[in-house]
Amino acid sequence: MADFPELKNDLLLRAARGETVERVPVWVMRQAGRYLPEFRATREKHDFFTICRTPELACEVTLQPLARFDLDAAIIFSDILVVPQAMGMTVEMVKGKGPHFPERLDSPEDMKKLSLSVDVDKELGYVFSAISLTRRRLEGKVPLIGFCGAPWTLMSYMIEGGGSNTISRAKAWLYRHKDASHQLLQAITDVCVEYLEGQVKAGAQALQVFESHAGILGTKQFEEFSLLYLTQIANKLRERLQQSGLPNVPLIVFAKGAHYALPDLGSSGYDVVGIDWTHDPSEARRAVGGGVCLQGNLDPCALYGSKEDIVGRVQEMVRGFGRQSWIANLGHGIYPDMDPEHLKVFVDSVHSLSQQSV
Ligand code: 1CP
Repeated sequence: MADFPELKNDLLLRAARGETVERVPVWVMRQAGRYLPEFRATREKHDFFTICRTPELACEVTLQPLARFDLDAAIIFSDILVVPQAMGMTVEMVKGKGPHFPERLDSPEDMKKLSLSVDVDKELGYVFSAISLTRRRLEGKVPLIGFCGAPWTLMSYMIEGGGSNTISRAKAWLYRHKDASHQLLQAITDVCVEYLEGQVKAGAQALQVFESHAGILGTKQFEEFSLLYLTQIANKLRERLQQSGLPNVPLIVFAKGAHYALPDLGSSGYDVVGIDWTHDPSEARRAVGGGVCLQGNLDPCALYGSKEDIVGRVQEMVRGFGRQSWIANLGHGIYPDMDPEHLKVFVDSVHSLSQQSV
């Protein structure tokens, strides 16, 4: 591993490991994104995946929110859909619509078109370069988070061909093509493990796995098609990090909508369980059990409210979560039409209201 500048703010890493913190760390999902005028300016000049694939641009965009807000972490600018691309699929980002796969997986036959053993360094080396560059440019200010999509969420995009409300085409596979579904989920899992290891090798100091489509599964299907692979990722990754002499970085799992699964997620091998805004913080704390840090969970739409209202909600969050073993965040990504000044109120009030008087 390269030598990087020493970390000055390790609040997020300490909170993730359950160590005592002087104040609660905060970062925001999609903190680099279209709500920032400087991001829109970069996007006007470059296509979405060109930014992802150009380390200099990905680094620039990653650092944009840190220049404005007192955040306790950076998250590398990329997308979960770079993994399906690495497996041979074409993904385009369509203006006003989001991601689009011109040739989605229609039936298990189509899996023949995928490359199931991916040369991760070759296909995703540009993410590793972006991470190393960003680690240097951060100069140790805050830790850098790497990430990937969870297997079920990625499988559902690959079959739906883009965003979907019902995710019914992908769910049809779970009922009709159980074996092929497991084969696909396993292939994605294997790529994710190698991809996440590569991110740590490149300099990522924490990792988040996004299971954004957990909420569409019921308890049984979650267990069989999501949890099994999330757990495998955590276990295999830790084993590989140890074998390679790489740091055992904190792992965060965010399974949106998985109310029923909090106890399972709490014992799935992750240090941190991210929760969306529909959870009550103190009940979530009870459900995940001791020894697990929580992350979340302000409703992103609360940022449409007044600044005073945001402060009040942060106060409530501090009461619900407590000041330890908690990483403050939104309960999902920030939307493009939100006011950056309101995000600043969120970030600053987490800091001021969670100061520990020790
Ligand atoms: O700042 C950061 O958080 C890092 C950058 C980041 C991350 C972590 C982006 C940039 N995307 C993601 C993860 C991601 N991508 C997820 C998981 C988190 C979540 O649930 O939102 C998902 C589901 C995607 C897929 C995706 N990419 C969508 C959702 C589509 C849908 O309707 O299902 C969209 C709109 C994108 C594009 C995208 N990715 C990122 C940005 C800033 C954008 C906006 C596109 C643009 O600038 O044109």
